[in-house]
Amino acid sequence: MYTLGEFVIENSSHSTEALLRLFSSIKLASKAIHKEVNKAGLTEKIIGNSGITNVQGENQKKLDDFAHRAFIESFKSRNVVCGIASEESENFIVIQKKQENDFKNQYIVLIDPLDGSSNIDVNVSIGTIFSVYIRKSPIQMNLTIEDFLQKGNQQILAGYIIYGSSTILVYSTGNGVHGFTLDPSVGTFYLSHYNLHFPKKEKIYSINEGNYAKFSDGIRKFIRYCQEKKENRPYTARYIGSLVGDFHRNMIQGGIYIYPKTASYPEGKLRLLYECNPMSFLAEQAGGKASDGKKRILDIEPTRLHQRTPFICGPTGLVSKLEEFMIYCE
Ligand code: P6P
Repeated sequence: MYTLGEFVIENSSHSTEALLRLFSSIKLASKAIHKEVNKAGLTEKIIGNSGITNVQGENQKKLDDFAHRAFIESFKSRNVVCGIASEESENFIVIQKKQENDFKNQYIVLIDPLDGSSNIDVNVSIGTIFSVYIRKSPIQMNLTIEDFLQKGNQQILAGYIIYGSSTILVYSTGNGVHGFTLDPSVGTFYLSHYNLHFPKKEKIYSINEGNYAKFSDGIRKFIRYCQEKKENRPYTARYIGSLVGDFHRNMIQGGIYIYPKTASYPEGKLRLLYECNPMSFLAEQAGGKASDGKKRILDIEPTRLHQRTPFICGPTGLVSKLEEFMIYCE
């Protein structure tokens, strides 16, 4: 059974040692979160709201804060990340180099420490989403916002950890998408999903149809297209309100995920840098497509750390079909 570390060594095109240190941080934090998530229902101290309203204006859950701190601390300890942007903090976080001969900490990480956290208290799968770049500014200079506002097509690594019936780390460095399941008895991630691809047969559409009245005509036409009895349709509707859970199921079973702009979210709800870019990188590596309805997500020029975008991702044919509907009726 391949462990994550062994697989990274065999399959990395980037600096393997730096990547191993990076994965070591990610594994450490995700195991700590796995432990807390799996007893969330038992201890008051980690379910419910932290009492803080985060930068998104949302009630921060106690586990959101725990996850945010777990990743910051684990990245600091491995000396390979120079800066972090997190959904839970307004500005980017600079990680000071410990000593001059530091391990060339050149990685920039953008992260949603715990996506879908509104599902924590009802025991539905939640996840961490991460996106990694090489810093643009010279290593001896201070980090700038431009180090973080890079297009998604510059990512060197993207992935997520889903905390569900099992804890699975899924990532890509541009050589396919691979999943590793945590064996909690030994605390090791083992290869369980090699070279994940969207299946040829599409089966599922995922969208919050409660917003139907707020959707554009193009989106409404696409929903009706999914529901009509023709060819291999109607598709099954599946939506759990947790991007990582919906995406993971759709990539394995064959489905499209849609979060379009609505009256409440005129720019879309999902964040470009630490939700849509990493998931789009994975979708394309899994043979799929990701757009905002018109433009490839990975080509969008970011302007703000927490900017949002309409987000459609899944099998190429289905995403293209939705884009057609949107051309003729915005
Ligand atoms: P709605 C969770 O808050 C999230 O960011 C994604 O994980 C999820 O897909 C979406 O928002 C759910 O949003 O408006 O349908 O509840």
